[in-house]
Amino acid sequence: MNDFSRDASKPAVAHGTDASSEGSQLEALNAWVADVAALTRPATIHWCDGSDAENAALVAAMQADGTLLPLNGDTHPGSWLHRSHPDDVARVEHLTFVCTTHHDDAGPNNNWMAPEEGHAEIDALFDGCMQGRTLYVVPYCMGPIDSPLSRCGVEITDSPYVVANMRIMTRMGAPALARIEREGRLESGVFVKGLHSIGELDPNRRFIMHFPEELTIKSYGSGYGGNALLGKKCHALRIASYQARSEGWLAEHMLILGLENPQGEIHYIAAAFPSACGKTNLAMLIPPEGYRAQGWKVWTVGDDICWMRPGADGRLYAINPESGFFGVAPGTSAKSNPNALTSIQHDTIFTNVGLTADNQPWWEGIDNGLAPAIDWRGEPYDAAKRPAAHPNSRFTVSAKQCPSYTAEAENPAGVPISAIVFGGRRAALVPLVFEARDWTHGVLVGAAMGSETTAAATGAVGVMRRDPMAMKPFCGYNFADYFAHWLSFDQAGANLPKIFHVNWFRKGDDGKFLWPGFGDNLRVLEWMIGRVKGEASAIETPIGHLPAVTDLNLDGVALSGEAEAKLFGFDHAGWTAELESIGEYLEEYDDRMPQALKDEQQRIAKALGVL
Ligand code: O2Y
Ligand code: MN
Repeated sequence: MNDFSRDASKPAVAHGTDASSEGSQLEALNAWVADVAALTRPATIHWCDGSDAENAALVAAMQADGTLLPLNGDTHPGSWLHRSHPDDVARVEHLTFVCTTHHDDAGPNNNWMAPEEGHAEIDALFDGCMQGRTLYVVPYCMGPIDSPLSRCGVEITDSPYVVANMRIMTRMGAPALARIEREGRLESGVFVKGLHSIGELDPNRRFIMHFPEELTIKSYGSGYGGNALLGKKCHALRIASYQARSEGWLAEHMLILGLENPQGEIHYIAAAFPSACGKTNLAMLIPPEGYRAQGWKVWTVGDDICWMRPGADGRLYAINPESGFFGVAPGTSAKSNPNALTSIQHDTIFTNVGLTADNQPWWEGIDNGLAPAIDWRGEPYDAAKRPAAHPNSRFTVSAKQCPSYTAEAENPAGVPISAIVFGGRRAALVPLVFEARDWTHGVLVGAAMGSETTAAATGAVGVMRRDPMAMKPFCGYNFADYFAHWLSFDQAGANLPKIFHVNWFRKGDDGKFLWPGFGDNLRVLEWMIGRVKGEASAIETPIGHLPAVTDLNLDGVALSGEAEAKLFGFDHAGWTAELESIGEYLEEYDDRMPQALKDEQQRIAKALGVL
């Protein structure tokens, strides 16, 4: 059994459950671990193998020190509650930096520091920070171990909670290390280096830094989610988007689902929505009753991140680089997402949720007839004081526990994408769905995406901001170059997906949502696939192709006159103002913004009669 808490002046080294083997066969990896150990000065170094025994020992140690609390073993076997520091509950965009040699390469969409300055600033925090602690070396693979689309990384962390989460969210341990060692012998063999310490959990001593030119991440002072599980936002989006640009692929903030029709045909759809806008719910959608009876099914490939590259047939093939879900708990219920609720009945780590009197996890909107007794800070629940669950409380669970998870998610070749969907939270103006005319128009639609902010990041909630392709917090380089990269896929031999935009969040004059959402979103997906197959009709407008109310199957959905008008209508004056605002946004990137996107904005402005 491993000893995770021993103290010594020189770090003791253990490897998985076998304390006799030390380090890796890859000298570059051993050298980096040695350098980090010299800087951080841990008591012990532990190389993670990802085994059940290793996980059991880690969990036991965390239970002993109170960082994991066991949940009701009858209702939620194998499940745990973790409470983060109350000042450490979400991603911190203002402390997140992209450190490139040239400021312009990071772009106005990122906070920037020069690499030497960034290293110096954060290394000063890392200096001696792991004294008395264990340094865990966590090899991981983003994507199926045997997929050419996958990429590997190693996270060094002093948080056992991070190790336990990385084990669920990535293919972590011995198979990943073997791939890293195999690739390390090749000229192209590189792994992403991620260094993480919880530090003192002091918001004034916290940074999340990315060095894309060195494929390196350094994160200090937070133990929470995207700040700390470095495979997720830091690697699979910020670093991967940079890597993807030079290697000819796309790393996107998108769910991937498979829509199966009654004939057994499956079309895969990738959809980008800003944080906490329902990606997990859409990825796990259960079709409305009538559709289910006919044989429609939705398969889940991923709920947050999508890596895509052109295949030999010109289509885009996608993998989900993750192997688990780090989903928002509040609002998850038998109505909103039955598949998620089933997934998290066992072997789940909950973070910052409330508790019932009999120790079951509880959050606002769970709607299960139970009541909270203890809030997310461990205090007796008092509705006047704070919600039971933090609005950004989460569950971490293996994707394999999801009833709609498909074996195709493990296909090393990826799944072919038929449609790409962009969407935001827009109370006004934006209709339920429209289709872009072509790829260039679709890229503009993605670039112009706007959404009202949510609790997934610190800062004001409900403020409309432009969030291109839902990548505002996650693109590892200048957005102007990113849009140029997207445009570059439109070339001879390409057989690209159709691009759509949706808005599930349109509100009526009474402030209530006009579209029922959830399972009924399938009606919109059905229309999209009808368009892909050339079978569904639409009306051409300056902003794209819109369905008429009669083009969607609305059997069993009662929409008011106002709902029909706003969900399927096109507001000429409103879009004229929106186009002007989009033009101003593109100008923020000066000459670096591709002329093709500016021309596209002008084309639509002309069609609106503005020019
Ligand atoms: O990492 C966090 O602190 C929560 S943010 C998050 C978690 C899972 C999936 N997506 C997001 C996001 O912010 O987009
Ligand atoms: Mn996300």
